[in-house]
Amino acid sequence: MILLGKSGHGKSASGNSILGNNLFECGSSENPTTMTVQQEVVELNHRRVTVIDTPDPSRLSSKDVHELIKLNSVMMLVIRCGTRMTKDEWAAVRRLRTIFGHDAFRERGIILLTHCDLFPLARIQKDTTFLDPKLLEEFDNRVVFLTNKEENHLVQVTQIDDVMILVDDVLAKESHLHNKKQKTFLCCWSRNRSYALSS
Ligand SMILES: Nc1nc2c(ncn2[C@@H]2O[C@H](COP(=O)(O)OP(=O)(O)OP(=O)(O)O)[C@@H](O)[C@H]2O)c(=O)[nH]1
Ligand SMILES: [Mg+2]
Repeated sequence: MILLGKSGHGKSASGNSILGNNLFECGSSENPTTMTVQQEVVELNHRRVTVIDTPDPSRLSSKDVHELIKLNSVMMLVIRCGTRMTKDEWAAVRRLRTIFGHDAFRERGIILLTHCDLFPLARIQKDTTFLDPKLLEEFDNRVVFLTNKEENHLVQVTQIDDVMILVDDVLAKESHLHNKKQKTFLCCWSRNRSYALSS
């Protein structure tokens, strides 16, 4: 999977959570940290998982772009929970869309929401529209929470499981799996949501 998105939203931290190891350098939300594309491979539940961390979309070189497109991989758009989709945020999405193709997110994209631990609980409980509906629609409603500062190991493991369930769904391209895919998304969403609420 390729971790994409604006600087400071938690791409590298998410990569580390998924890999279960601090292999990607994490920085602050203010200053860009990852400057080059970095690929790591781990064995997760008896399968090889490749995670590719990337810098801010504006820093992707044409060589990076060329290599990433060739992979035809699952694309995780990492967004800090509660982010308002400003012009700047949409510009980053547009850049990625231009790079990977207009339907790429719909076909193999997942929104990965980070920082849910910092998000006011009341807003998650009450506001079901905190994620831009247009963006959600572009990702065929695939979204999953990942709290990279999660201290509860069981919750962390379950969150990673949910990420992998969605990754598998994207990989299962057969159209007859479409209905199952929708159900799985709802399951991840509600499981993940309840963890966010209880943390
Ligand atoms: N509280 C909290 N902090 C997080 C979470 N995910 C990431 N962070 C913090 O957010 C900051 C930025 O995270 P990074 O993973 O470096 O962000 P990035 O998207 O890789 O940023 P660049 O490398 O600059 O593109 C770091 O201080 C992380 O520790 C989360 O789920 N919760
Ligand atoms: Mg980074």
